[in-house]
Amino acid sequence: MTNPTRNAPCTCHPAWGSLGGAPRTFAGRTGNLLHVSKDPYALAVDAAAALKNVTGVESFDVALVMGSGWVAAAEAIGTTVAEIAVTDLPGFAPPAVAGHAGRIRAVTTGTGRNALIFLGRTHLYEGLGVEPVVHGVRTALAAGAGTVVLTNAAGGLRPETQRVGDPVLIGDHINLTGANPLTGARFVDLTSVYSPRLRALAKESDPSLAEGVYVAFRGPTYETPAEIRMCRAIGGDLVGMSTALEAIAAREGGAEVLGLSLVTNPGAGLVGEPLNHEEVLEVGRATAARMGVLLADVVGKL
Ligand code: 8IG
Repeated sequence: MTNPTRNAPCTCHPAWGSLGGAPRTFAGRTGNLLHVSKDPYALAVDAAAALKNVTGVESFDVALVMGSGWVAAAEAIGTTVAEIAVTDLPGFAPPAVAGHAGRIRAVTTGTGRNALIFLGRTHLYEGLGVEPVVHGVRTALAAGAGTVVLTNAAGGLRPETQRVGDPVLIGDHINLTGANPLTGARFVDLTSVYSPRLRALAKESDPSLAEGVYVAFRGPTYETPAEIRMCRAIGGDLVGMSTALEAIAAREGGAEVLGLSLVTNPGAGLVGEPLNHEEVLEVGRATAARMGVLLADVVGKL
């Protein structure tokens, strides 16, 4: 017997009965159709092929994801050979937030490496699910990148020792997003998500770099003061809405990960004032030159 959900268009729902005309197919009932749903890893391979086509770059050595406050720092990394919109490649969501550019740049570094730079990222709080969040990283890996540098703006959980505008190396993370980019029996080891080797290189570049544990939330709200106290109690130093899921996807694919947070505000309740996004962007503008030097220096050593 044939599977009625596979071939026959369903007309049982009242809304469908009014459609009339030719039989239609629906993703929910015909999920086996190739054009409807695609395996995310295969989609990344397609995006990498398109990337090679449009940039003319055969393969990439390193990928950098520039979070809020880091986009301007991208200028320092090298010479741009091509720049495209993320929407020129399959699988990318259009940019959602002011200050997130939604562009991808192919750059040649001073040391002759091919760098792929994502100006902005997709966040879990956009509600598109976890796959678009890690699609850039998976595309970079499919395009050859063995190193992934993840940058973000973050709240600081240790105002005693952190100053707004300081970069902090991510030494580890606590994933409180409730999501994971992996599904199934994928027991990936996360003992050293953020490469000790790359962290040592970054500290060579800037010996004043502190290291911290990044606590990832889904957002889009900032935390309550009670949540911030919890983050401190469980060993967090930074809090944000990105990076952890991308780091997991990169480790699944075997890439080395370097994580850097730019502290743009103290966590809620740690000092008097409420938090706002504009202040995040402003800190980024003020510190772009320093972050650019740091990134260029680290990438130069890869
Ligand atoms: I910038 O205080 C920035 N991003 N969750 N909390 C969370 N994300 C952030 C914060 C913050 N600051």
